[in-house]
Parts: sequence; C-alpha cells; structure tokens
Amino acid sequence: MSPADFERTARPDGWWRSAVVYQIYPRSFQDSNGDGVGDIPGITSRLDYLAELGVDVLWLSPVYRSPQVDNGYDISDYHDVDPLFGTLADLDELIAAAHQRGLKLIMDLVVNHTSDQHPWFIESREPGSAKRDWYFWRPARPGHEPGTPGAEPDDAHAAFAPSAWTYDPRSGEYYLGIFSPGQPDLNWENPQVRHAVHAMMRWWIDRGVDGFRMDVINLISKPSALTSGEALDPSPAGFGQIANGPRLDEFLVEMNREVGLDAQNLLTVGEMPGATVEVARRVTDPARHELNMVFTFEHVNLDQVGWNKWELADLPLPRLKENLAQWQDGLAEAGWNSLYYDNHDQPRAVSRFGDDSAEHRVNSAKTLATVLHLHKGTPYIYQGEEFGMTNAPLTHIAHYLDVESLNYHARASAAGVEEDQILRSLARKGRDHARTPVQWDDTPYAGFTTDIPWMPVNPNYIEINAAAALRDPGSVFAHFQQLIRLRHSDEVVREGRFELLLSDHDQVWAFTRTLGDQVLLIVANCSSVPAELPVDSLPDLDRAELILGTHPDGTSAVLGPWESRVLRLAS
Ligand code: TEU
Repeated sequence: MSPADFERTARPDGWWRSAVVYQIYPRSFQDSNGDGVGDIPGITSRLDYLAELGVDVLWLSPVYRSPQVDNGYDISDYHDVDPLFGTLADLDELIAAAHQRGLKLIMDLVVNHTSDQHPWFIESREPGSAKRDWYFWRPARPGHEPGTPGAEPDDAHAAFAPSAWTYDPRSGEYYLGIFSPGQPDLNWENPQVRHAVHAMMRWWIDRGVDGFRMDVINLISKPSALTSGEALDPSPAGFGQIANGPRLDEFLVEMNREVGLDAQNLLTVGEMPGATVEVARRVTDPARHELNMVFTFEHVNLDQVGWNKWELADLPLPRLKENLAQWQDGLAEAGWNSLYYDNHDQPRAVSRFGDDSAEHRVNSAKTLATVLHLHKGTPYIYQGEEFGMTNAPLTHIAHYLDVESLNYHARASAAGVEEDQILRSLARKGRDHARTPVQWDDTPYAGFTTDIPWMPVNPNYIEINAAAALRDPGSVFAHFQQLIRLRHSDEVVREGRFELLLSDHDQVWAFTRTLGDQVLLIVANCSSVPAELPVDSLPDLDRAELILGTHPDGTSAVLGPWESRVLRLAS
C-alpha cells in the first residue's frame, strides 16, 4: 500500500476518537548503538512490541537537532534529527515501518520557543536584523545599568530559571524565555514567524507524519501587556498570566487552515497548562477548526498548592474524581478530551495515585488504567506505564538530571528551604521519575542499552520489565491490551455519555457510560484495603455482565484492594 493510499484510508474523519496513543521519550526508550542514550533505530526495533500492545498512534517527544538544555524541547533545527537520536533517514524508516504495521506517528511541535542556538535567534541577536522582531527584546529596567542584578525589564520568573529575561551583551538588551535562557520565546505576533512554522509543519507532513502534539501551544499568544512593551506580573510559577492569550484562537485557526490539519485529518493535540474547560471546549469544537483535543493540567496539579508543584498537598479521591468528571461534563456536547496520568513531565501514576508496593502495584496499575481508559476521550499511554513502571529511588540531588528539578533545588536552597524538604518534593513530583530507561527485561541495564545508560535504570527492573509482563497473561500489559481492544470494539466505550456515581466515596470510583439503551458500569476500589460496595446506590449489579475485571470473583459486594470491574448492564 503506497504511503498516499495509506494516508487516505488510514485517516478517516475523527479517527482519533477510537484511537489510543503511545508516548515515546526517545532518550529513554531503546538504545541501538550502545552509547547509553535511546535512539530512533531503537524505536524501530520495538515496533512489533507496540503493535502487539495494540496502540494506534506513536507520539515522539522531540528528536530534532537540539543542544539538549531541556532534553530536546529546545530546538536548533526543525528540519533535522539530532545525531544523538540518529538521522533523517532513520526517521523516514521508522515512519514507513510504523505505517506498514498500521501505526500512525505524530511529532512533537515545539514552537512557543526555539533554542538560543537556532539560526533564527542567532540572527535576531543582531539589533538591526530582520529577525529582531521574531523574539521579544526589551531594554533594561529604567534607571538600572544593563546586565546588572535587578536590571531585568520586570520580575517575571522562568519555569526553569530565576528570571524570564536574559541579558544579551551583544545588544545590551534582554530577551524573553519563560522556560529558560536556552529557550527564547518566539513572537507569534509577527506573521513571518507563523508562516515559517506553517511551512515547517507542511514539510513534516510531506514526510508522512500523521499529526502533531503541540508543546505549550496556549502560550503562543502573549498577553497585550507584553506585546505592548509593558511589564509582566512576577507570579513565581505557573502560566496563569501568560496562557490563553487574546489571539490564540486566531493563530490556531490560521495554522489549521494554512497547514491543512483538518483537511488531511491529521491528529492535533495541544498541551495547554492553564487551560480551563471553557477554553478546551472552544478550542476542540470541530466546527471551529482549531485542535482535536488538548492536554489539561488540572488533574495533575491537584496534589500541590496552586501553581507551585513543589508545595505538596494531599489529594483525597473525591477531588480527583470530581475534576475529571468536570472535564467529561464540560466537553460532553462539544469538543473532545484527552485522557492521561503519565508523561515525560509527570511522576509515575502508579506511585502517585496508586500503590506501587509489591503487594498492590499490579492491581493498582490495572485499576488506574481501567478508570482512565473508560472515561470518554482519547487515552495516552506513556512508555513503561503499560507494564507498571514506578518512580525511581532518587534520594540525593545528584540523582536528578532534569533542568526543572535542578533549578528548583538551587532556588529553594538559596531561599533556605531544608534539603530533606526539597528532596521530599522532588521525590514526589520530579520529572526525572518518568525519564528512567524503559525496563525491557532483567538483563544488565534492563535491555535498554549495552553501555552505561544516560540515567540509571530503576533497580526494580529485575521484577518489573516488559519481558516478564509479556510472559504473564495476568500482567498489567495484558490488561492494557484488553482495554485497548475494548475501545476498538465497543462504541459505548468510545461515545457513551459519562456520569459519575458515588462522587463523595473516598475509596470507590464509580461511573456509567451510556449510549442509547446500552450501559456500562465501572466500579473501582482505589485503596489498598477492601471497600464495601454501596449496592443500593448503584444500578442493579445482578443484571450486570462482567466484561473486564482485575479479580477472579466479580460478583462480591466487597471490592478487594485496587479491584476494578467493567460491567455491561442488561438493557
Ligand atoms: O511542558 C510544559 C509544562 O507546563 C511543564 O513544564 C510543566 O509545567 C512542568 O514540567 C510540570 O512539571 C512542556 C514540555 O512537555 C516540557 O517537557 C518542556 O520542558 C516544556 O514544555 C518547555 O518546552
């Protein structure tokens, strides 16, 4: 089947509503050349494994040329692959090999900012250059000597550095980087910037990619304060004051039109820190031709205080249930949800929302997946989640490599925060946990590489690895296969209306999915102790047929620790 034929048949309208996406973080997925870093030929060598899992789409975190300040989310050439990961030819081969297996592939589009090593930015540093206005440049704060402490244009912080403004002696001015100095923000007010991005996206589509995951895409339209040269308010973290700017919809509609995103039924998902249900409903309304779906952050920011991910907070189950239900109800009539717990920025869900002890890890991983995949929307599986990988035992700052973790440690230490408190926050929320190498088997370095990995393998790889899961019909892997098959075969799972039940129950997560006279009931015990089912407050269980369960006896009125059941109610 030619690529063109494949594209035509393989991307019918709304195909992504029945798809399951698998995220690959190339640096940690599979090394093929023994340099301790994952690469593209390594991914290609694992395509049969991914086809066996049953997923439909592969999302590749960035593999473009990059100084790797933020592990690739700082791109210096959008039209080339970083030698760390391979070559363009390797990527073409991966795309073709994926398509041959019926797998689609989407790229990570990082266009809120580039690397400070990108030729666009290097040219922009020249005061008179035609690309000066491709980025945000500002003079020093009035009355301050440029380059001296406190001379930054305003007090805005960066996510991974003390200030959002970096002094450039070349012009004596400051440029904006809301993540880090190595990631200067592009000025999307400038139509030349937008056209260059559109052309780059068309270039990748011509190479066969099936869509884009768009990095912090709701930050591209900056608030008028910034675009009109005024100061930003210095809130410590969070994108509240920058997110969802005045021209966001205009820029997304223009991109969709100019690139032909909907016209070619390409998958588009926008990462949107600070997006609300209202923003998501608007942006993912198919009639508006903006995006298919967005990644919200609300449910992954509940176990913290406000925007500060390092200030930990307990998360009673009703709060998590309520938040996901709000997004289900909010996008029930228009728009579409993405469903995720794990990605390369979040700690492992089984350790965070589940129980990763030897006694409960398998069932809590299965039950968390059951609950997520039976919500309405497109599920995302992060590498290793499909066999229950856990957080790593990172107990010293030397164990952390991520720019965000190291910046937090530096800032908190400077502010006098106790080391053990800093380490407690990092142990709970650090991104490093998601980035340990994938544990393929129990051989040295877990089969990830034949040399010293860029980041140590989690020592629990002897027990927790893909090979062991593949051999075990009762494994987390086998459970994910069943969830994916259910989504592919059952329209109620794809399109059924969601309704939360027992919203205040602090152990049981229960809800129904209804399509016409078909009803699925999902009940899940999200605790490590048995839970009595309040049968009087549930549809008649005696009329229910168990279609997927984690425990042998699916009829008892008591759910075992981390037991979940998907039941079809007789109509
Ligand atoms: O993440 C955006 C983002 O909001 C995260 O930085 C998040 O706030 C934080 O990591 C939560 O811990 C995207 C990418 O997913 C991330 O890997 C990049 O570091 C970031 O953008 C900048 O490109």
